[in-house]
Amino acid sequence: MAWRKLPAPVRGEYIRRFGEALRTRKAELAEKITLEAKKIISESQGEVQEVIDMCDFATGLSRQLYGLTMPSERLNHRLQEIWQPLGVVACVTAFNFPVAVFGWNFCLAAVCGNSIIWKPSPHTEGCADLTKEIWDSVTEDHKDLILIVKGGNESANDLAQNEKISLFSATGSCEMGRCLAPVVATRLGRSLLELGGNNAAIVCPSADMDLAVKAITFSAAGTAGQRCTTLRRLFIHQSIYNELIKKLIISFDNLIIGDPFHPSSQVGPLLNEQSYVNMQNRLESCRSSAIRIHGGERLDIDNGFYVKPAIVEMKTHTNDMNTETFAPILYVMPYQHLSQAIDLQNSVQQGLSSSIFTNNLKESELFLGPEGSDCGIANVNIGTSGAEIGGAFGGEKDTGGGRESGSDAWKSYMRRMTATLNYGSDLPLAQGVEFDDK
Ligand code: UN1
Repeated sequence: MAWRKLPAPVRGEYIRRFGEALRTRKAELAEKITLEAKKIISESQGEVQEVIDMCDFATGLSRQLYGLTMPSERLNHRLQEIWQPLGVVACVTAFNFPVAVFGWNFCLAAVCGNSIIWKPSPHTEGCADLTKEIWDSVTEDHKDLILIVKGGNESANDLAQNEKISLFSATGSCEMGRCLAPVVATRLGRSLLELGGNNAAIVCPSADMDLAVKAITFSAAGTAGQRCTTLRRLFIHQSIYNELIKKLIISFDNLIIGDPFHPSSQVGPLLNEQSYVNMQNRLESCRSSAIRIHGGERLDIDNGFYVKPAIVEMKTHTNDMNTETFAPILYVMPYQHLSQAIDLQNSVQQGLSSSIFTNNLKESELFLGPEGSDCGIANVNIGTSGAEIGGAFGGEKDTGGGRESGSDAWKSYMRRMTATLNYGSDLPLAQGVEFDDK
C-alpha cells in the first residue's frame, strides 16, 4: 500500500525498526563516517546516535501529528486543521554530518507520509549507501521510500528545479543557499534551508572559567572546526581576558591531534587539501590585523591535512571575522560592556548558534531576551555546538530560517488543511453575510 495511506503510527513502526537496525549496526556506520568525513570515532558514533534518537522521537511523533480544532462561529459547524503529507521531499546534505542531517529530515518526512530523494555530499556517498542498506533491511515493500541521487551542484540544481519536489531541504554554505533558493522560489516551491553559521560566545566575569575553557575548546576545535555550529568568535570581558586566553592556549596545546580512528584522538584531519588551503589563506589574510596568532600550522601526520587549531587575537571585528571559514580558527576579542559584546555577536550576516558563559541571572536573561542573541540557538554555559535532537535546529538571517529535527519542526513536512464541516441543514455564511432571496 502507498506509504502515505498507511496510518501514521504504522509508519512510525517502520521508523522504530530502522532505529533498532541502526543500534545493531552503529559501529559499522560510525566507521564509515570516520573514513569519509574524517571526524573522530567518538563523534561519528555520536552522529549515528543522533539518527537513532531521531527514530525514537519520530516514532512517538507518529501518534502526535496533532491538528487543532477551533470553535466555529456558525451553528452546527466544525472547524479543524488536518495535516496531510506533502509528497516527495528532496534532501541535500553536506559532508560534515553525512547521516545525522539526513536522519533529521528522513525520520520526520517519513512519519509525515512523504518519501525522500537524498543527494549526499560527493565526499560521503558511502555513508549514504550504507544508511540506505540499513533502511532496506527493515522493509520489503517500502525500500523506495529513500532514493539516492549522486552528483554535485548540477544534481542539487535539478532537484531545486523539479516541480514534483514538494519540499527542498538543503544543508550547506550560504553561497549554495543563495544559488538554489531562488531556483525553488521561481517555481514557487517550498524550501527549508540550514546554511552557514558564524557562531559566537561571550564570557562574562562571573563565568566558571574551567567549564568555559572546556566548552570553548570542544566547540572551536572539535570536528576540526567543520561543524556549522563550530565556535568561530569569542568575546571575553576585559577583566578576565588575559587569564582566559592563557588557559585556552594551554587547552589547545594539550589537544590530541591524530588518526580519527584512534580512540584517544580529539581532533582528526581536515576534509582535504582545499579545506587546508582555505584555512591558510584566511590566516594569511588576517595576519596584519591580528594582535597574535597561536597555532594554525600543518602537522606532519600520515600525509593527512592535520592542523593545529588556531586562536587569533583581534583588536577589532574585521571583515575576516564576517566570513565562515570551515576550519578551526577561533577569533578572540575583549569587550567592556555586555551590550557591546551582544552587538558584535549579532553583527554578522549568519544567525545560527550562540552562547554566553555567566553565573549572573541578569546577564543570561538579557542574552535570551529580545535585546539579546539574534540566533536560532542560544545556550547558557554550554558551547555553540552539539545540540540535542529534541529542540528545533536552525538559524536566522543568512543561515536560511529553516528548522529541522525536534519540537514542531515536523510541520514543515506536511501541508495544513483547514477544514470546515457543516452538519446542519442551513447555510449560515461567515461574518454574518446575507445572500438569501429577498
Ligand atoms: C551541522 O554542522 O550541520 O549541534 C549540524 C550540532 C550537531 C549538528 C550539527 N548536533 O553541532
